[in-house]
Amino acid sequence: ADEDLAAGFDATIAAGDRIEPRDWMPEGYRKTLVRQIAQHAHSEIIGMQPEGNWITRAPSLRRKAILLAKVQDEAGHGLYLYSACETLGVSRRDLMEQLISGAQKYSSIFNYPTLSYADVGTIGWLVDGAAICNQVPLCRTSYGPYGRAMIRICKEESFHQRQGYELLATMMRGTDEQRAMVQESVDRFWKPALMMFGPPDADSPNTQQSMDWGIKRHTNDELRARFIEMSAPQAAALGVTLPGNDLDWDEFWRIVKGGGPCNAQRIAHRKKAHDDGAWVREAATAYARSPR
Ligand code: FAQ
Repeated sequence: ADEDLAAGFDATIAAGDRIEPRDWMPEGYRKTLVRQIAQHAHSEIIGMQPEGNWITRAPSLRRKAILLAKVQDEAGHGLYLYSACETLGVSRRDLMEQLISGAQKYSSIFNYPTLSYADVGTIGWLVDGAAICNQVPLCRTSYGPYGRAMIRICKEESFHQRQGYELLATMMRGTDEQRAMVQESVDRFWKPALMMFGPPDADSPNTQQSMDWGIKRHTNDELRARFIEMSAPQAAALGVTLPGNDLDWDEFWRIVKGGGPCNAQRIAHRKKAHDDGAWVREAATAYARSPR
């Protein structure tokens, strides 16, 4: 009977159909999805911090309202993704513990500091831009709940990308000092944004199996090349110069392993927020259990 179940799974994948939570799936498929979806959810939640850093110092009420809404959207994305991950039989409590203990990763990009308001624009343009390029194909991922979460997330990310571009375009129409701020910010974020696509294919242990299972639809290098190509005309229209595409993979692995400029700070901040929220979780649990 196990062989029939495995054959059914293989046939579903081969037909390009979706696997749903109650369907039989190989343990490796489930584990890979938990790893990738959890890492994705954690990235959204940790990704609130670099931009959140500027909410109290936004240059106008309009920019503040936009930034607040964007950071809130990121919280929402994290929550959809945790829900998708829970359909694979893991609890949100476990996921949060694994983030805080460092057992599960989040995207390397969020371990860099945000040093100026131009970084808010650059994150929207390049970091959300890279996220969209990576995530649009994930709308067709083989696991139903993940693919469906991606559809809505991608729509919101496109909006985020445009607001970042609009912010930078506004600054580029401003003073020389503002133009210099934009270029300096792009100089810092370009290569880290290219690293969001993961290691080169030759050093990516998971890509082949994830492609065979229809979890990933393209390799890391394919998507990175697509993003570089998309970004060139946008940079020209803005009037900024993109640094080269030669990446320092030692820096990447150092950051992935916890040694980046902000890794410790990001986790400490998340842990404090989690600890400070303990009373809310306790109250919600007590309320849910109370007779009504
Ligand atoms: N950072 O074998 P592969 C966002 C790890 S967008 C850290 O190639 P895979 C939106 C990888 O986990 C950012 N670790 O792995 C936003 C694996 O380690 P493990 C989130 C990385 O999974 C915008 C090892 O290296 N997006 O948040 C990174 O096949 C603005 C070997 O790598 C997603 O998560 C990295 N950059 O491919 C929010 C998208 N790259 O677990 C706020 C979904 C690799 O074996 C503001 N994820 N690693 O110990 C994916 O598409 C894939 O997981 C990849 C990696 C492409 C990231």
